Amino acid sequence: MEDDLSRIDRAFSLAKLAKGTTGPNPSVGAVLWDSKGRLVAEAATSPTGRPHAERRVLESARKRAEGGTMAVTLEPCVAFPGKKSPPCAAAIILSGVERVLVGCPDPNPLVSGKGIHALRRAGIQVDLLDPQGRIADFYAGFGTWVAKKRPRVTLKIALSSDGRANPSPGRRGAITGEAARRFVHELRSTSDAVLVGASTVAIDDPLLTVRDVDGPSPRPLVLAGSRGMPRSRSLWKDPRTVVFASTPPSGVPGHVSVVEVPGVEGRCDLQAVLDRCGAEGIHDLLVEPGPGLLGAFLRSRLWDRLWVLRSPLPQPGGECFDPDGLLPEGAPSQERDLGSDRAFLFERDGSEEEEA
Ligand code: AOF
Ligand code: ZN
Repeated sequence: MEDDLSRIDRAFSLAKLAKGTTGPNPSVGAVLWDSKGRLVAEAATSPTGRPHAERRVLESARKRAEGGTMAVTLEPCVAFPGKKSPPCAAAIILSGVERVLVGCPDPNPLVSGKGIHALRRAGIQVDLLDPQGRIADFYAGFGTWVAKKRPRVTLKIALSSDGRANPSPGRRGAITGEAARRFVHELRSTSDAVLVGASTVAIDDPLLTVRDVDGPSPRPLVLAGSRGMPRSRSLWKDPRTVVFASTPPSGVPGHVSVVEVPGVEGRCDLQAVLDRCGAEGIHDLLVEPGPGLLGAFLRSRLWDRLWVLRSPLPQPGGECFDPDGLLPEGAPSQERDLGSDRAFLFERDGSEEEEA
């Protein structure tokens, strides 16, 4: 018999694997055990959001759900105006499940608290279990999207000890080490999409995939600028890649999707880009900017979290990452050791008015 922690972990693994495929709905994982503790069924939210995870599990379990226990990463949904599928809380009540382990409440105010309340009122035992708040963090982007119709924006930069963005001329490779790379791959795998600027595509030719950890690769997004990009780039081979551009971008092969957005002097309007991401059901956007795009995001205040990965080594002669001194000052809200590098998390106070 599995304990509660491994039960919710199992559901969470399913949710993480489906991340990025379920928009506009959040990716939810659900697992069901029968009354004797035997595993009966497991599922994540379906591609593009429906049917929901719980419904898939109950449909395959049928009678075996009676007296069983379900672990589900997000509070089961209830009916609300405009809702597109039947509520999961009602389906769970009808199924005869006796106990539900819930990762965290649904950040959607139309559901929040109501699903748990409905289950309890029907006599079902509901226990909330969110180890280290990781599940709430996983759904925080969905909360941002519900509230603002744009994704939660996480910026990630790697800095040398002297504040440089890239290795000194004549030196190859990354600024930070292996543990930092793994950390970035984790950030990517819990994001629906990853955005880079045209200079990064031109200079680094990145893949932006998840390789060092298990998990899905986010959808690659490119912000075209006034300069063109080479026609042969790794990102052009990913059929999911989208280029945002305010004027027709040069160098982008014809098969790559280009989305036109308003802009000034060839630079895309960030609010318009984020609105577009929101309309596509992207809840979590990771931005891996170079100095120009970092400055644009910091100035616009259209960001929620910033991870600064700092190397202990200097890179004399490398490009300065923050020439205008825009990086947040003050204490980070989290610090982590990543081998010999260190990661610092800064979170923006969302109550501040956003300036487009
Ligand atoms: C769940 N399980 O797997 C997901 C949920 O329009 P609908 O019917 O698809 O409902 C959308 C809402 O359901 C969404 O805003 C979110 O609150 C919740 N997502 N709920 O019980 C799931 N994906
Ligand atoms: Zn549901």
